[in-house]
Amino acid sequence: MKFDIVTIFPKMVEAPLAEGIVGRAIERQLLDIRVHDLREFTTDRHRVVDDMPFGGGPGMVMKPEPLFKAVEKIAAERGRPGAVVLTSPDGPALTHATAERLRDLGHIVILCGRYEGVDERVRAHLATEEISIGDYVLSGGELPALVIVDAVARLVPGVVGDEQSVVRDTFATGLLDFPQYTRPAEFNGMAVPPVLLSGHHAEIERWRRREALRRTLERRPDLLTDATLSPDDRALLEELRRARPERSASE
Ligand code: J9Q
Repeated sequence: MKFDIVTIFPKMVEAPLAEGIVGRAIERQLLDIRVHDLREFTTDRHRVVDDMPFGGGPGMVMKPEPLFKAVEKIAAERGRPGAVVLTSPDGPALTHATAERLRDLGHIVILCGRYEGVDERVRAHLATEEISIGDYVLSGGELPALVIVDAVARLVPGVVGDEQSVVRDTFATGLLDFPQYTRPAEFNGMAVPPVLLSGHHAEIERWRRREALRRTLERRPDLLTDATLSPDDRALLEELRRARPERSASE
């Protein structure tokens, strides 16, 4: 899978990519990630990448020419990408389904926007889509670009060592995770649920499924509409709903 990231802060993006699962996958050549310094695509002495907004007002706007030049060079040297993503708080929020779709494209360019804005012609004629990572203000699109790379890269076969854990992940299964414990079996008077120490695998699986359903019902009931639920799951859920303590308005 190829990624090309265009940014005015290449070091901010390069350093995290060298670590962890993504760093390992780059070493193993499962991921081919290039980071491009936007200033390399300017033509003036001061390497200016932004300018004052037409019509006046505060702040600066990212100029279109360096961004268009960067994408042209990437397309010429690395092939035409399947998507040119602009990180932006105005786009639809990143989901697991978005990450799967981007993975299937095989090659994506990510343009890191700055907080104050990007010339509209970049959105309209260069980017093929905008993606937000959530409703909060950031200084720029570098952290969103890293989030997108991480979420997409994990779905590339071989990147995560344990393929089983990828298909069991929350947003792949549509349910939150069940509670996990490790040794010691008792810590400061807090015991691990005895079923997990019992060795009864069928019972353990049933307990885990119930706890995943309980957690999802409690914390993210919105996820239950799209989750794939067996008749057994639906029965468990009904039981949990009946047993659930009523909550007052203040809780
Ligand atoms: C570029 N706030 O915020 C949330 N998702 C993306 C962003 C963002 C931002 C500023 C610049 C992206």
